[in-house]
Amino acid sequence: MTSLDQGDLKIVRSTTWSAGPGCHGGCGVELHVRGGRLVKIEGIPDHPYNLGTLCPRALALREYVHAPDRLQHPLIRTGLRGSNSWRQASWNEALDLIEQRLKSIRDRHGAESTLFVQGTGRDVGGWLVMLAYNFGSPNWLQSLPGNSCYHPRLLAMKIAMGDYVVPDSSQFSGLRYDDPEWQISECYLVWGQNSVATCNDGLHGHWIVHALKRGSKLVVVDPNYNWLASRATIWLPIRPGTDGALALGMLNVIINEGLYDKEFVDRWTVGFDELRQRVQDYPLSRVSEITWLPVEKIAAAARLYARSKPSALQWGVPVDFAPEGLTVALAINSLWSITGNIEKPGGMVVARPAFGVTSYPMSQAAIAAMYGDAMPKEQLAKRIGIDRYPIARDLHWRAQPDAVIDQVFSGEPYPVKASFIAGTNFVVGAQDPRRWRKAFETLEFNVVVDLFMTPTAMALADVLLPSSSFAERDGVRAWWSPLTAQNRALRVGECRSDAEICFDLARRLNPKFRYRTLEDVYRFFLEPSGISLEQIRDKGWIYPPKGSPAAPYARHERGLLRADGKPGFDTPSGKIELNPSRMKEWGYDPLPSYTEPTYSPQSTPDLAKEYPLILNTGSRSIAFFHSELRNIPSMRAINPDPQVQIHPDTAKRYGVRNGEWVWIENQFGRIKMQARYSMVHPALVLTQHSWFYPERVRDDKDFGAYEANGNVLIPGGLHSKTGFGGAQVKSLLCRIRKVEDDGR
Ligand SMILES: Nc1nc2c(c(=O)[nH]1)N[C@H]1C(S)=C(S)[C@@H](COP(=O)(O)OP(=O)(O)OC[C@H]3O[C@@H](n4cnc5c(=O)[nH]c(N)nc54)[C@H](O)[C@@H]3O)O[C@H]1N2
Ligand SMILES: Nc1nc2c(c(=O)[nH]1)N[C@H]1C(S)=C(S)[C@@H](COP(=O)(O)OP(=O)(O)OC[C@H]3O[C@@H](n4cnc5c(=O)[nH]c(N)nc54)[C@H](O)[C@@H]3O)O[C@H]1N2
Ligand SMILES: [Mo]
Repeated sequence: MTSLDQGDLKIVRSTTWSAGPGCHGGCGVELHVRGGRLVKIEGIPDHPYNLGTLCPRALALREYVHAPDRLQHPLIRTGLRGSNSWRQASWNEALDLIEQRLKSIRDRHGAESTLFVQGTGRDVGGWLVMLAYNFGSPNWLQSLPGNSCYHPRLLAMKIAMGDYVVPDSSQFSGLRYDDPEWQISECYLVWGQNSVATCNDGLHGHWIVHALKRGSKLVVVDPNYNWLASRATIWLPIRPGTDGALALGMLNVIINEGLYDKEFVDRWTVGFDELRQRVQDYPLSRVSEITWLPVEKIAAAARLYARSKPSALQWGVPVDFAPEGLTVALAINSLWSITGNIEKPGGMVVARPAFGVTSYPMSQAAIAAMYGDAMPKEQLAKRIGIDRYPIARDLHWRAQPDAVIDQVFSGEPYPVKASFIAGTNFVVGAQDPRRWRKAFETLEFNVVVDLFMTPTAMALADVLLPSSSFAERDGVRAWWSPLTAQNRALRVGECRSDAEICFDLARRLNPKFRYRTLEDVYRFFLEPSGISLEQIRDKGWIYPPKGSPAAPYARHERGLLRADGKPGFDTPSGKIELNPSRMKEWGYDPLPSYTEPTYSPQSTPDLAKEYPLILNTGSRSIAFFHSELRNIPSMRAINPDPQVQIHPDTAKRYGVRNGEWVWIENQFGRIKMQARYSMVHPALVLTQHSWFYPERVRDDKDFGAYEANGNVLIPGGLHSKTGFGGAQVKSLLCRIRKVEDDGR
């Protein structure tokens, strides 16, 4: 039952995802609506994903949905860009204008000259790709240098194993922890993730808490003594950006001490001997020098991880941000592979969409199945960056962001003229954000879709469209198992979901668009499942049955991972490739190796004399989602000011007391933040990211976006040579200075 009417109170069951808490989501919630207003939100106690728990951001949904500064009508710019001059327009007028301008640009410069830009994986990307492909442009992208968020990890897994794996918290079974097949992970290794505050893709942070309560031993690789680190059996306070070396060091211990799973390695992997040879270059003495971790601790962590059966490993975005993030991810991938923790209860399990249903395409093949007829081959070949990055060409599905920005400025091989920007605030959140802003300022026409006025909308939008929170959306969330539904609880102003907006525009821009209604699109997505739209909406969530390809375990033995139905993994060799053959074909070293951060005490010792501290940006606050929610009073109360965490000893050396404001400066700029004593590594300065001040809308059109935003201190163009990873936002150099009363 999805909706219950009790007099004037309506209770609607839905699933969190994007706008509201912001997250990648999946929590089951009950939305209580009275008189057209959301009055309460609660976690559904028997929902198998969140088991009733909710984060503070979700609990603040009432404030978010009814925030006084919500955009509620389409706006058309009347003054100069950035001048905050707009007039309200009807949807028809706004969409007419967009249609006319984009068609004119398409006629003059080709569809490829329009970019379709998103931020992180919201309930936006699937719709943007629909719009882009039906408009005729292959240039759909994420606004993040090096695609440095999850894509390096996803691609490393795809390359080595042909699939994506995640730690098994029995999330693919409706019985959850009561499933008799499931087992508790004896060891849980959390690598660079503050999971309890960030709930990343496919993982509800609380699942790790459940594991700890059930007796899992915890190993934490993190330079900050965060909540998880404080509960760890072994805490490895690593020097930021050196995770590749640590992974190779752990592999060295596991291989040389014979702690790997010999049977699994023999039967299901290739390249072990080459890997064995490579790790000899990483004796613990060297790894210790690089990572600043004691030899004994690295060895102890490797032994605990490898001897525990099963072991789970959850990794975070610092892996992607490491220089050559994709290579680091390959090394970590080898850890769970050679210890045989694959497709085992409590180990790592392949994450497949339930019933084969996808609404958020993660491959060119998936896009082709959805909208393939919309894009001829020669048009697909114009995807920006595929000439420079062979992995992007062969295995990815978007334009490469760094190549896009370069092309906007160079106009080569073809000009970029327009953009459709939805669900991203890159004028704040991208590295070297001013360069991103400048690039888009050169375009003839920009559309922005957001829920609020942001620095990006203010600086760039010619037309600004109001999007909706998840509570205002109907839909099917088909990402990984289980299949879940979103049910609309209310409407706010004239706001529309990204699905509705992109659908209308796709119909206008492609006369041959194959769907007549948005529901037709959902019905098409659901086709492989045999489940009807009504069924999934009514039930809320549905798990695929045991034994099906989306349900673990041992699918490689049962021939469920490959298209040809043979046992093995979906790689060219059918095995997990520890030295992936395709890496060789693309011209890269197939074996993992370590790359030092571009700016560090080791690689730039002279610079380090001037900037002796390590700058680490973007440690997430549970109150915010990137640049979002600074305008939500109860979230801002948790975290009123932009914070930088500094070890008390370090702070005292610079004469800085807890709560005082400091300048953080390096060769790229300076920002101002409030110092918070914390138990971070003493060499570190750990800042929040993407701060701006929404309250300044009247007197500061930049909203202070470059005042307390770590991205000002990070150069663009630091991405990996593979095109995936390496934005290095966690490993630069800086110094701090107390802000004196006169601001000097
Ligand atoms: N509340 C909230 N949740 C979020 C987001 C948000 O903005 N707010 N953002 C979402 C998005 S898009 C993402 S990508 C995820 C990211 O979420 P996480 O993967 O958790 O990423 P971070 O918070 O950047 O860092 C996690 C931990 O890594 C540590 N760390 C920093 N540098 C390094 C390093 O070089 N090596 C290692 N081993 N550890 C390091 C930090 O101290 C921190 O404790 O969160 C998602 N969830
Ligand atoms: N220095 C530093 N910078 C970082 C990071 C870091 O760790 N350090 N992390 C990086 C990472 S991992 C990522 S993924 C990026 C994220 O970058 P972005 O995804 O660009 O992050 P946000 O600042 O949350 O901007 C999203 C915007 O979309 C709007 N929005 C939210 N939901 C919806 C929706 O459903 N529809 C529409 N149309 N709009 C919506 C929000 O109001 C907000 O203005 O930031 C990156 N930036
Ligand atoms: Mo991200």
